Amino acid sequence: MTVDHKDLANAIRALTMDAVQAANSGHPGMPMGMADVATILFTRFLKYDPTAPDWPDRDRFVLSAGHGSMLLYSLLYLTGYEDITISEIKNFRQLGSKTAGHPEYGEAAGIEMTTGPLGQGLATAVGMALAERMVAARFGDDVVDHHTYVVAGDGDLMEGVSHEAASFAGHLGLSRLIVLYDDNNISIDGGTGLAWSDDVPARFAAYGWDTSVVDGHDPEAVAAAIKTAQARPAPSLIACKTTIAYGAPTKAGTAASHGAALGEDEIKGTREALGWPHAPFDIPDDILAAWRQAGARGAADRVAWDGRHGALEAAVRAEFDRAMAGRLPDGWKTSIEAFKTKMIADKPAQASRISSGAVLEALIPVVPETIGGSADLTGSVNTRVPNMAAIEAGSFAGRYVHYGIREFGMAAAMNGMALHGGIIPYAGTFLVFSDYLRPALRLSALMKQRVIHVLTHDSIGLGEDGPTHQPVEHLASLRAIPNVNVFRPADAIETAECWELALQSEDTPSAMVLTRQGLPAVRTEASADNLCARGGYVLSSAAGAARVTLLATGSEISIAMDAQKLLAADGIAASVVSMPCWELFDKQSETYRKSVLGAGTVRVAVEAGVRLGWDQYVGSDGCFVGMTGFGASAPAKDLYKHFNITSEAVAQAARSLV
Ligand SMILES: Cc1ncc(C[n+]2csc(CCOP(=O)(O)OP(=O)(O)O)c2C)c(N)n1
Repeated sequence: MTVDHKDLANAIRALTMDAVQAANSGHPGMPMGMADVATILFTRFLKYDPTAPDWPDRDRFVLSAGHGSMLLYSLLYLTGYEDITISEIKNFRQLGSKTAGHPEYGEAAGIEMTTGPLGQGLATAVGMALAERMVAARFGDDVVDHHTYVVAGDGDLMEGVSHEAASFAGHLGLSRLIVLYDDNNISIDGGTGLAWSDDVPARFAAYGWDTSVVDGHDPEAVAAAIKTAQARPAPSLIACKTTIAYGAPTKAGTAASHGAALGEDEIKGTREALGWPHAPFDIPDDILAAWRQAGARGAADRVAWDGRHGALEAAVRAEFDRAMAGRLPDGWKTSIEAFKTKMIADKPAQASRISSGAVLEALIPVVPETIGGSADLTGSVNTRVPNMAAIEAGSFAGRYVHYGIREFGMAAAMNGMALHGGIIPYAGTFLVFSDYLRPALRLSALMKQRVIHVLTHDSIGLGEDGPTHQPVEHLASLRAIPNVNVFRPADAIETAECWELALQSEDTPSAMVLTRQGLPAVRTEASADNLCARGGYVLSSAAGAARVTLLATGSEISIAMDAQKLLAADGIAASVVSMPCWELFDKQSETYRKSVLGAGTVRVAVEAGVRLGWDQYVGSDGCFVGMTGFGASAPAKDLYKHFNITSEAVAQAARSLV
């Protein structure tokens, strides 16, 4: 029997409905509707090699509609990715399987990112497509020359972040980005018309995209549209008109097939309608062989690429391999060490955002894969250093990205750059606006990506801009996300140390939380060790046996130091502990943590934010000096006094406890 397109696509449909039925949960509709489109993409266009899933020049495929995970798992199994076996498909959504409810990065080769939070797949793919152009600009089209394909649904395109991301991609003319839009008019509540009447192609055309509309069940029409899209000088959106749960006799075209198993009777009827008589999970040999043959298509390309890669000048090849592997260059610490030596000598009193800019001046030239940016606050967040050219449409050799006022899009794009490889992205906005990017930071943490957020204007200390701009709950809220290092350095030396740690945190995103206002130098003696590496340390020991431990971060360190003096005048010995990174401190041994927090001392913490989280360090009988509500508009020094975040308040709290 000759295997035709219908057989190939029906294999996806069958695996999907059987896996969802076996799990008795999942989303059969979308994979069944997009099976034709995906088959065309994976058998004729996508450049990949299942035997070399990390091949740097592979096309990236992002399933933005992550609820349709069975589409991706079916494709990975059928094309021959080792990680996804038929037993993994049978174990869909079960504990310990690689086939989680939504695709999870790192669970199986071929999953380019974690998807499920709608809109983020598309926004992350924009970062991948940008990274492709940037890494190509650095190393040449011979080794970097691929596309980024996205399958996105109505939900992805309704989400706000899709607007930010699509607008940004259109502006940059990311022509190798091709979005296959599952235009099925159905979401969970029913028809999309309940809440949506956008003209999607017109919307994307307005962003500067190339657009087309095709029958998503006509293989040749889909193929022709992809071919055309590849040749266009703009990113492309192909609206594929599909029927959700194509083939299901009563549920096709209805929301009933979106997110629940079809049921035995409906599956029986679907098998008949599709002409698929095979048993559950049984893919006939000839159909599987045809799929595996499609999966083997890319091997020749990959071997040819190996040749071109091998022909690179040795030093260039080594640099390409290093950057793609995410290894920092040899000797990168030399410049930061020199910077620290200078800071110990100069003892500058300056805002930590200024210190951060100065650290970057030392780092950027020696770590060429760092790519900076900001959401239209460059002069405030100090993320751009001299000689950093801006990225523009058609000109991708620069090191600086103007993301525009698109915090969420920026953070998602940085995830995409980090996932693509060859780039360490960092970019800035105000700490208070970290709320706008938080969902992407959460995914970064979940995917274990090295993405660095520069978050300045970190408290009431920013002053006159007032409560809309003064973060209060943000430190607590960022600290609540697992696997995010929240750094709040106190001076130039701590800022340098925290940057060093952020760059080395290969599996953890970082938030560099920095002040607008000037800060005195508190680390005035050279140290061979990076003291911030332990997250918290005794910055100033008590004179004699400590009765009080004062805990603080960032700008409140100097308040704690002054309080220490006030207490000393009263004969109360206190130590000051700097805690620039709780997450790293929590990883230290109990002995170390106890030695820093002090045995038998009373503890007072001071931070210009809310108390949440500090009780674990100050204990049930400790005190906290900080904010209890929103800030106000006034000069910073008046605000600290007004909200009673002062050395006298800290000293008084300590006196009341001893
Ligand atoms: C940010 C976000 N909000 C809500 C959801 C829950 N959710 C999952 S799928 C879906 C509907 C998506 O509709 P559509 O993209 O049209 O998918 P289809 O019904 O065609 O499968 C919703 C609301 C989600 N996954 N992410």
